[in-house]
Amino acid sequence: MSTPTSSHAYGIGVIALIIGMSASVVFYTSFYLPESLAKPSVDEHILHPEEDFIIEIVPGAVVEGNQNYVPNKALVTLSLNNKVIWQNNDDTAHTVTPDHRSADSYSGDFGSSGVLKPGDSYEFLFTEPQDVPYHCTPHPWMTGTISVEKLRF
Ligand SMILES: [Cu+2]
Repeated sequence: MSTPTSSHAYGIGVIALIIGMSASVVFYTSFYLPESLAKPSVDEHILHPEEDFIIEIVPGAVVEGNQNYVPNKALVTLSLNNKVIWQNNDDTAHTVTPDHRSADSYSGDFGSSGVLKPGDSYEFLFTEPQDVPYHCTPHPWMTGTISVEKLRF
């Protein structure tokens, strides 16, 4: 009567295999998969561009007809200067608000949340080519465009 013992061992082996496979599936769907979906892999050079790109909200920007966002039509290049910083050097609070909802798949929604007080700045890391027209919510005559392009060799 040795067969029951070996079939018993076989049964335990099958159960262990099933548990192991279920554990792998659970790990894959609840840890690996969400992680890989949430964080698109972005080139290191794009995550750490060589330079910041500064857009100044110049003194007097609040007055209609004056210059406001300088440079007004900005072109930045991925890996070179795709981290953009809006610096409010005016003595009035302003916003950086996209004309239409705009999101970068790595950095999320674009736009300052709330106002930039005098001296405040807003920075955003663009990781994809895109054109984003934007404006100031309290002063809709203040408009600008940021264009992001791929590095060309
Ligand atoms: Cu404004």
